[in-house]
Amino acid sequence: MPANLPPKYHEAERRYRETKDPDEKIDALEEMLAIMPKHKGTDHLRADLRARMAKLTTEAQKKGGRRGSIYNIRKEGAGQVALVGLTNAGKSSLVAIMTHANPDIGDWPYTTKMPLPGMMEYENINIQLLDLPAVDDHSAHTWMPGALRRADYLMIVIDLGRDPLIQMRDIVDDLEKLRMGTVNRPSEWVIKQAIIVGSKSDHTKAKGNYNSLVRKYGDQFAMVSTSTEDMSGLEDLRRLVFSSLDIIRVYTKAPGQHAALNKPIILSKGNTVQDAAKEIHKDFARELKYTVIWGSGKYDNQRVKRDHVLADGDIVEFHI
Ligand SMILES: Nc1nc2c(ncn2[C@@H]2O[C@H](COP(=O)(O)OP(=O)(O)O)[C@@H](O)[C@H]2O)c(=O)[nH]1
Ligand SMILES: [Mg+2]
Repeated sequence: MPANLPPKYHEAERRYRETKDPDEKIDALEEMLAIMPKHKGTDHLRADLRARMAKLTTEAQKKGGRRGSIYNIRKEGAGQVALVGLTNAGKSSLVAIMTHANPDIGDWPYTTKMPLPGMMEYENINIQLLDLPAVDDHSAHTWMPGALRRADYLMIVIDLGRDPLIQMRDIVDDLEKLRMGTVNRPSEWVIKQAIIVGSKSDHTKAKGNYNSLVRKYGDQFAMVSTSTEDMSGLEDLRRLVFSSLDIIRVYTKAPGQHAALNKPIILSKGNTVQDAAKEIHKDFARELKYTVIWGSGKYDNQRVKRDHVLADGDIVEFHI
């Protein structure tokens, strides 16, 4: 065992040993891996942890469900965005109005107890929103870090009817306690990116509160204000969620036919023609002779090489 592992590592290891639940074991292993410094002295241990993780994952899958836990929500759609905030911030109301999900909404504290996914439509794709309990809900502290770590992006929800800076400070503290770093305070743990949503913009104090939020955090976070009462800002929020995920939609077409514009391939920004071909089939990419694209090329109907970087909305026609 390499010396000098930080105390948090031993804490996670203890959780690993003490729990029988495979998902909690996997979460603990994930954390141990994230904490462990990467150098030659830890190569062996890291390989060992990964092997244990793979074994546990297979076992959990066999038992039914992915990893077999109600707390581990399977990712669906083009990306998963988890909602983070204090109790009564309006997280569940946002998920209810932006998706077809039906979360519990209430005026009393800690209404939400379980992770609840909902699909948000954005133009021709779906993005998964994950409603979560309040970030300071102690009854969720065993599984919440795993859920936050697995999400592609966080949506920090700040109630504009209350002091926004105190809320932000509390949320950042809570994320630290859950061993999650945020972009404004990178920690040695996992660094997650986030957008900020100022909710309840219909509140009389909302404007001033939103302004202080922008003044303090506008440089670090993309932000939007919304209200599920008067429905303002919701389209902006959809667009912001999409743009924060850094994904592009690419359409394929066969020669002489129209592109299927309702069925995009989802790629990451910076991906190339070669990456798009691989999404269809890995052999396909190898056999590719040339590709014609419409969109980001200088001219429509242009022949491009495999390393051509694609843009959102491009149509590609592969020739093999
Ligand atoms: N005025 C106003 N109230 C809201 C808005 N969104 C949510 N609420 C209320 O705030 C309370 C908490 O909402 P909920 O979505 O359960 O918050 P959560 O604990 O963050 O999930 C409920 O009483 C909601 O009706 C909004 O945009 N405007
Ligand atoms: Mg809720």
